[in-house]
Amino acid sequence: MLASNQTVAAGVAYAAEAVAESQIVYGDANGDGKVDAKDASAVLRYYAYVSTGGKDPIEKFLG
Ligand SMILES: [Ca+2]
Repeated sequence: MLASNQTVAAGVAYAAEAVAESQIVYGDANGDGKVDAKDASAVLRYYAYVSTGGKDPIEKFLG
């Protein structure tokens, strides 16, 4: 039995998401592949932003 295009697309999306998750470097807030003081600074800037009413998610704030 053949899978529908929708089923195949969902499987591909799931696999891509699994790959993306396996490449996460925890603590790498700015996404440059290193965990250093720049990440700490980025997180503190975001903390100040949220603490003063900022509503954007960190990805958008740092992007
Ligand atoms: Ca970084």
